[in-house]
Amino acid sequence: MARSYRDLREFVAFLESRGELTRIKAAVSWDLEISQICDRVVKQSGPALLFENVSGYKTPVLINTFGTARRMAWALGVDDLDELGERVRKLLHMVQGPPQGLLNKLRALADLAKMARIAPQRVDDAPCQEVVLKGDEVDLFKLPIIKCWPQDAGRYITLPLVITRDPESGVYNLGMYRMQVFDKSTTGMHWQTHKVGTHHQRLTEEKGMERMEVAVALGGDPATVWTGSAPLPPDVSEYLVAGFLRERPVEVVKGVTVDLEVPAQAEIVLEGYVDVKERRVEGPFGDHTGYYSLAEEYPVFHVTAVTHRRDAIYPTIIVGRPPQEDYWMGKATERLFLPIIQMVVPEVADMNMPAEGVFHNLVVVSIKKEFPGHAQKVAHALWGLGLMMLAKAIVVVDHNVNVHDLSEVAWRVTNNIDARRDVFFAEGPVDDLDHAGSAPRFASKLGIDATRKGRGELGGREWPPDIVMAPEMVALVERRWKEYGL
Ligand SMILES: Cc1cc2nc3c(=O)[nH]c(=O)nc-3n(C[C@H](O)[C@H](O)[C@H](O)COP(=O)(O)O)c2cc1C
Ligand SMILES: [Mn+2]
Repeated sequence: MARSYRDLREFVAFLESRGELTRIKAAVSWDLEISQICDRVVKQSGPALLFENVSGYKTPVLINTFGTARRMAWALGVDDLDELGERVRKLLHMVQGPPQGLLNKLRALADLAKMARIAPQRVDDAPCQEVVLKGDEVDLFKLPIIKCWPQDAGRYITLPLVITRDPESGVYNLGMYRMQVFDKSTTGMHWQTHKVGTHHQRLTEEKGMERMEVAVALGGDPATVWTGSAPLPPDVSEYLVAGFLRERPVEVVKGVTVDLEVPAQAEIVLEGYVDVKERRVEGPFGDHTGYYSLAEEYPVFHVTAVTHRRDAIYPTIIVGRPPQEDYWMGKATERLFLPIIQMVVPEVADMNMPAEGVFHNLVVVSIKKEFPGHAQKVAHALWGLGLMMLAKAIVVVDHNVNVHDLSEVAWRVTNNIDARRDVFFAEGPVDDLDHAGSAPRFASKLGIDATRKGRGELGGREWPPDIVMAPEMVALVERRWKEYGL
């Protein structure tokens, strides 16, 4: 049974009981100070931080919630991020083909019954609506929204669950897109070109509608919060995936001014709309690339109501030069999506998206190579998969290489390539945040085939073996180690 939490405060209590959360009583400013403290703490793998005394505010600020592998795993109900892949692998196995034998079939049935209980559950009475503020009562400056970096254009809501609905199918999407506060009731809506929020906006516009309803949840149970950052296919609702992770449904409630279901256990909910044609300059913002993303036009979110718990906690995050807290959110994605990628590209053994690559800049993948060009085949397959389309560099190594050991990867890659033969290029979409391409959103990509080569690829030569000591000698030396006096 996966561990799950009813809401954010239950997770806060859990972290505190494990000594993984520190309450800060000293007065701190929302203006860069929380950010600087968090930057130091996250880089020391320190605890989650609950700032209880933000100058000018009663609402406490929670940050660095997901800032280590362990806390990220706990948030998703497991002790180790690799368990996530196992759970997904089991699920896929169940869906792909009924296992043999009566006992297994019964097990699959029981599992499917459990699955049926992962759909979101509608409730009428929700903690997130204890206080309702509408119209003129809306004032975003009453929330302790932080400014993250000196050249940021303002204060940003950085850990939002932006809730929209496909106007055709009605499928919900939760996406994590930062929001710059423009004034009391307006923010930017930084959903980028390739994201599902943008897709919904396009569909809304195609239908000839001028507005789309949008709700933004802050807080909620940590698994649901994380799903906002997961690159799920557009037709898969984050609510379902959160239900699967939690092994219990996400409770949702209808908004007070919008016809959207929002997480009932959220701390704070902003309700409003986006005019499909409206754009406004957003940024600069100190981004997860480690650079500022420069000012650009993005859609605008108009807030028509704010609802919140009586004693709400304001959750936030900073991004910046890696590693930051969001690195661990991405790690969870990498582990959870590995079995899904393997379903389509089964020769993939493992993959690593290191912090230095800020998710999409660098993907190291290991494969069981069977033929010349296999690495190229895999790289192009990955470039065709969901948000993997944004990967700028894909390095392919053999299945016996530990992709998580960047030192080994560098050693293998530089040994194993003939640059002209093994370095290859492709072109395709790149992230809105990419600042190096010769044009926005479209650029060339790099592939490196660092796999072992066959005779045919080596002008008839043999590939040399790895140097490995005879196991008997390793055992003997191990046995006699004390005798050597070393
Ligand atoms: C802390 C954090 C901030 C993010 N900010 C943005 C953002 O401002 N705009 C954006 O398009 N994606 C942002 N992302 C990445 C998206 O959340 C991610 O691509 C996710 O897949 C989006 O959901 P969607 O696939 O349903 O569109 C952010 C991720 C994290 C973890
Ligand atoms: Mn999505």
